[in-house]
Amino acid sequence: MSNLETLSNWVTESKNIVFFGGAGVSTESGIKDFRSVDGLYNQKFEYPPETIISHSFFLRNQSYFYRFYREKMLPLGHEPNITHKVLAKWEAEGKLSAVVTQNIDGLHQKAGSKRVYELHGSVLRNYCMDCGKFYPAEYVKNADDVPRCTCGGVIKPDVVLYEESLNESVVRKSVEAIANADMLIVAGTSLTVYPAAWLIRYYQGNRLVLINRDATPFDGDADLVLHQSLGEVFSHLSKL
Ligand code: CNA
Repeated sequence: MSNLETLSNWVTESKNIVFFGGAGVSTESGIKDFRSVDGLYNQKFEYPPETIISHSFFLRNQSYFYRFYREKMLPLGHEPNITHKVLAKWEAEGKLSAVVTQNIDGLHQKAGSKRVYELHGSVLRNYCMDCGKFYPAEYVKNADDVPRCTCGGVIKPDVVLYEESLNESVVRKSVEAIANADMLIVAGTSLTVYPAAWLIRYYQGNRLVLINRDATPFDGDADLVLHQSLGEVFSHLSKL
């Protein structure tokens, strides 16, 4: 039996799937990931991207941060792809209990998913650091330089930067969902960003599936590994 057939059978039999995803889920919607050969980390910038999108750099050099952020990290106008759509359908059918994502693009919700745990926040939410007033992504996108609130405060995206900790409640709900899943699909992630990657350790079942174009450090721990494009795999699964 091929790996794709095994995966199809497992999906058919499972009643409580959890999907854990990363930037690779959205590349087929036209949003670049970080670590693929044509990803953001293989382009040349004045500073390494990890430095620019860190908390201390944000505080030190807001102008530069926002130039990079607007150009490279604020994906607006993209549409969900087949993977986002199939996951939303499984949730509506009662087959999938949660999507845990490292993505910040809001595409799972745009596809119709309701229970989405965003470990790294979302570019769609932005807050004034002084008064807490909310601003949509378009406001940040269209600002000339550093986006400012009507009160004069600096607006910060609700995105977890390097050196910042994850939201405790999101982590708790993610761990609970993963620990109770009968099948965990981990996909489109290099599994190199911590602590997010550790969360898959909470899975206790025997259907840990890893779908990723490149190899990951967790390949040896999975019950099934597919080094394929997600579009290919989920087009197949959409026919179940
Ligand atoms: P990553 O480290 O860039 O890894 C992405 C992985 O996906 C790579 O190993 C690729 O091989 C794989 N991949 C890419 N496209 C496909 C595809 N079509 N089918 C199968 N596999 C594919 O990204 P991670 O998510 O692991 O790293 C975590 C960071 C990236 C998080 O903090 C995110 O916030 C951040 N990020 C998010 C987005 C987004 O929201 N769309 C975009 C870029 C980066």
